[in-house]
Amino acid sequence: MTPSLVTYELDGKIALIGLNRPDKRNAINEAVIDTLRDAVHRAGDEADVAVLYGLGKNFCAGLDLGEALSRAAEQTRPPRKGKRHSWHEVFDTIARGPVPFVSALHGAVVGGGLELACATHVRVADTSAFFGLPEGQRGIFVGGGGTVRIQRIVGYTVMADMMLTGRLLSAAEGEREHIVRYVVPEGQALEKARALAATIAKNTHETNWRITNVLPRINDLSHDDGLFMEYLNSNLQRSPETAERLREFVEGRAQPLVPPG
Ligand code: 1HE
Repeated sequence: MTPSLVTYELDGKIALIGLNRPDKRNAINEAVIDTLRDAVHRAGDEADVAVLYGLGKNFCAGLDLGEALSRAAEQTRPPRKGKRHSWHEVFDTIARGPVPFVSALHGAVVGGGLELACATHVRVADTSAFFGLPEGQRGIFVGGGGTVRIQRIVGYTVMADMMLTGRLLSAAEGEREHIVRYVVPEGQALEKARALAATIAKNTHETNWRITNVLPRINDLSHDDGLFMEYLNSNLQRSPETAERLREFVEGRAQPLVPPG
């Protein structure tokens, strides 16, 4: 039996989704997108948090250039009905779906691989990770939401430099540019991502959903509309779970906040 292009495992409340095409550096073709779509939907249905990682020595080498070449060589016409890009649909389900995603990054995180990583909410890299947008070198353009997501994370200056000059960023440079929030020793990204996912799973679903779905939309709004949307979201009727959590604190039963260091 051919091994699945994307592995899926449920560990308690955490779904583990692995890109599993290591011989092609986890490059994304249409079959990978289709399998990833199924895994992402399944995680949304049955898990509280998902972790995305790559099997083998790399997270993801981006678009499958062989498949892209055959499409370019065929001069395929755009779909008559203006179909939505399958990458946009799947990456958006990660970014604005029902559960938060943590990604564990190592080795190559390039092109569409970086676009996929940037659809996740919390990103962890090990020191082997490097980030790049080699679309300029390949004669193509970003197509997995990078113009929106990566540009909002790193800003135009950094993204334009990465695309125009093909500059690769190290894990430490990626942290400086907010591509990742955590850098860990080589081989430890998945373990760290799982630990963060377990922490995130302790929050209420409602709060996690607002963080992943309301917060980024507010980021797209004007100041006034943003405050209005915040008001709508912070003045909703409180669930019994929220009341219980507030009571825990008031009665001195909540876990204390532990300052760093
Ligand atoms: C691939 C791909 C791929 C590897 N599509 N087959 N992405 C890129 O421009 C990155 C292209 N890849 C690389 O630069 C390198 O492969 C890596 C730095 C990621 C890894 O290097 P290395 O030395 O470990 O592997 P390799 O020998 O280059 O590749 C091993 C195999 O994977 C080889 O296949 P084989 O059959 O000869 O063994 C490669 O052809 C294959 N492979 N990467 C297809 N990307 C929606 S828009 C998004 C736009 C983009 O993503 S642009 C960026 C594309």
